[in-house]
Amino acid sequence: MFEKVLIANRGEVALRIHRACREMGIRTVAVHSEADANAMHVRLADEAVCIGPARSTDSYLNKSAIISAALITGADAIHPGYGFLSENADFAEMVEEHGITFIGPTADQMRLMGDKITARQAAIKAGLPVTPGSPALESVEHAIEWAHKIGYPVIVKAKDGGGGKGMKTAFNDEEMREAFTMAKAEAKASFPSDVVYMEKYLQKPRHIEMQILADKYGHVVHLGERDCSIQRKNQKLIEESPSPALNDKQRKEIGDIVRKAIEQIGYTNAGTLEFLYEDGKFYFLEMNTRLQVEHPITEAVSGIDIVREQIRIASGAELGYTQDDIKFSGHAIECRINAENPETFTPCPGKVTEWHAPGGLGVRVDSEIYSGYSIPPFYDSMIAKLIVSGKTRNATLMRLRRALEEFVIEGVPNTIPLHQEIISQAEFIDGQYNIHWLENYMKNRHK
Ligand code: MV4
Repeated sequence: MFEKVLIANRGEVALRIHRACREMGIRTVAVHSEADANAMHVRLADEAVCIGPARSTDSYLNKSAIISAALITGADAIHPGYGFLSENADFAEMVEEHGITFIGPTADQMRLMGDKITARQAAIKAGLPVTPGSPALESVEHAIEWAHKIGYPVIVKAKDGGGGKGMKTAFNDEEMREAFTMAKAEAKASFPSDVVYMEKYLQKPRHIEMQILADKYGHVVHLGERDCSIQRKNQKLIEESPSPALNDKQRKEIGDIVRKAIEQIGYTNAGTLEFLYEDGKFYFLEMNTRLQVEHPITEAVSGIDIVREQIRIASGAELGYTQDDIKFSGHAIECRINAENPETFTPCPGKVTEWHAPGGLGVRVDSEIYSGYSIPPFYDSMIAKLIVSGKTRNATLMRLRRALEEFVIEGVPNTIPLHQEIISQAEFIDGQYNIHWLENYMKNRHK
């Protein structure tokens, strides 16, 4: 096992990784920007190295500064967390070239699954269900020809797209002309490649993702699904596991398909397969080759410490258990709490004058915040994750209501009131929502 792990991240996830290391008897190295000298993960780590100025590009994205910090402190491994360099294959390769273990998949696996078109090809080959789709589109005529083959509505997507950018829907030939031209122009402006392709457009899907773990000896398990449909502008607000839309049979079916696919692809470490789910069918979208923000809800229902497993797998350990050993129990919901104006969603950094996190049975708060902490204005506005679990979905909702009520955050506006509002809506309580529900709700509530 590793003796020392460098944590190449900040905020709550840096703390999350530190905690896993500590429980495994592994020493930790924090790296931080000049703006993060007072961060909680820096205080708790065994050692800390300042890697550059506040701007992420000068610090948390500075590959050579991070690798130098690992070499100077003698770290055996680097955990990248999420965001920043976590899905950067060149970084993973550089880390390994310096004799340090990257806690994650290999650079080649990250490259394969990081490109939308190669990931889709790999997924099809591995037996994952996908939406009907086209190859790269050469012209408007070519696009219309494929739209007729697939059948309207369709969605044009950029090969290198992300976060919904460069995506255009079309319901007929006239809209297709515009969608193709617009998507290509947006892709050209925003991404390395302006190649676009199309898929059948699903109009009211849920976003359901499957968590997997795979060791270096071909053993693969899935840890069930997360329903991440409560989102706005590609930002998730609330996630839950299990999904209110699935039954045990459907979970086992998609779980078996995903496990076989990951075995065939030869992927290692932790990963998430994102699907759209509509009318009882799954459609693979993309794979995230990193730890995800919402991993704690999976930990709550599976009893498995995902970060610990990532570290074990990277060190060459075997999983040591099979799918049948994993028993799912109860329900878990996560609320992402951001320091932002709940109406305009603009970030509101500043000093947290008062901080009291809720507690009690089934309540977990992952946060770097403490009373008197000043949130720097340079990074993401998420300041806490509230993860609540209980025996049933209804018991979990009651507990979540109680925990949100107990939470005290003063000094910065935050999204707690919005969470309280969302979880009291009938559609949320009934689990009857899709990826468009929150945006529609927000649009209409002021009327
Ligand atoms: C889709 C889709 C409907 N049909 N593909 C948005 C982000 C990108 N990763 C994929 N996205 C979508 N792809 C087909 N064929 C709808 C979306 C989509 C979406 C997906 C997941 C979560 C939130 C979303 C919000 C709007 C659109």
